[in-house]
Amino acid sequence: MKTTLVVWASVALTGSLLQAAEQRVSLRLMADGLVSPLSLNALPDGRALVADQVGVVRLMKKGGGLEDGEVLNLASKRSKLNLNSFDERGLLCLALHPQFASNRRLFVSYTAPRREGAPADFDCTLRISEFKAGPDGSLKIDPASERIVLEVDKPYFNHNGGRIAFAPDGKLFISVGDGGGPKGCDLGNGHAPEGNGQNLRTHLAKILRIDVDGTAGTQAYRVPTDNPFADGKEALPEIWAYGVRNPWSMTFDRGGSRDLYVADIGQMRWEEVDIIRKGGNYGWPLREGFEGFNREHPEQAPAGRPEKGLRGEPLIDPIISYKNPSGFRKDPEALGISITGGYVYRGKAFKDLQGDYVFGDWSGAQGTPQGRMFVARRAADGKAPWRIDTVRVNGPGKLFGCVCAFGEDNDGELYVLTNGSTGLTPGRGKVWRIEPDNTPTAVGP
Ligand SMILES: [Ca+2]
Repeated sequence: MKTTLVVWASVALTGSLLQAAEQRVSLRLMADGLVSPLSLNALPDGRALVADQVGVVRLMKKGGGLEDGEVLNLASKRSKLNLNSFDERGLLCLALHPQFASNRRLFVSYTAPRREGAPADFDCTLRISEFKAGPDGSLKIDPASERIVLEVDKPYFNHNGGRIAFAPDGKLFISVGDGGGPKGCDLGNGHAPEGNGQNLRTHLAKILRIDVDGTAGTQAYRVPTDNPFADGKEALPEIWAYGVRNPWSMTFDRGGSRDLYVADIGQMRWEEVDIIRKGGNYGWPLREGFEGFNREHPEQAPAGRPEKGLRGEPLIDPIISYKNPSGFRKDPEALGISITGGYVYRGKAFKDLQGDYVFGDWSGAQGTPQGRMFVARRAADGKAPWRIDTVRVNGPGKLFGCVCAFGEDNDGELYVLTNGSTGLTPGRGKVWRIEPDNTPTAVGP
């Protein structure tokens, strides 16, 4: 008990988190033969659309298994990909319009070749587009029906963000990474001196909010009048929040106060999850996790931490944070190298996960597919940081692969999307349903 108290005292001081317990689960294989599945969206009839990074959308049956054929193929529209090796580009996410059942509208985000007018030394253009499924209930989508909604030019191939989700009020949210680069640190070509995270004249390193309803003529979207910078004077009007690095998940709690949870992939020391508030500054690159950030020596502990942004506004702490072994070598609290955000659990299968945040890490170590899963327990007083428990997979399924993304069905049950390779190797992508583990605990040695 004494040890526990000592450790918790250090938690309060540093924002570090303790692996306090284990959550046992079982995984049921729902689909395989994919490459790198990055999103799962449940249809009203219980089937689900699975978006694969290589540019293909497939249909998953309610009880598992993929239907033959493709719903949508964007292979000819996406930017080039490093097939058989690591890449962050491609088809990144899909979102169904809240009235999809009647209006058949769906949205995707993907990296396209550099658009006309983009700087010649940039890598690609992040594109959010709308497509329409057939009115007859058909889910075969013609790529030529594309309507481009929003584009953001990207200096490098990585840190795309590119997660999209509809809020409970029907507005479309888009996460955009800081632009990437070989050094990280929000530095390099296409990065503002203060970092794109703190520059309000770029869509890079932001959470955007737009309205795709009620548009007139060729207008692709409208800026909601209640956006924090809607008049465009101080900042680009689409910006809802800023100071994020590579936001890899964006999910709204389907219960509670319907908050928006964003996992933000860190540089070398801290991975984090933020609850996103209107106009909020989440710190990057002034901060990483609860700490300050040293842009010249990102592996080193910073001298201190700034409390305010360039406009005097407060920097907002994450609710969940854990150490990365790149900056904390051989530290048992270094849980992973790249956070993969998930969902606040509101399903029925797990009584003990209600209101907790289920998420993962892409891999425990660089270059190997050793994905991990965790659950962060909501603190009774609501204060950060939440406690992180390890998720142990016991049942028949095993987690052999990188954790690419999570999905949620109509009942609030969760799915984990994995890739058995760190690259885009064909056939290694799988979809698993997360279920309670009924395996008896082994007794004896
Ligand atoms: Ca932050």
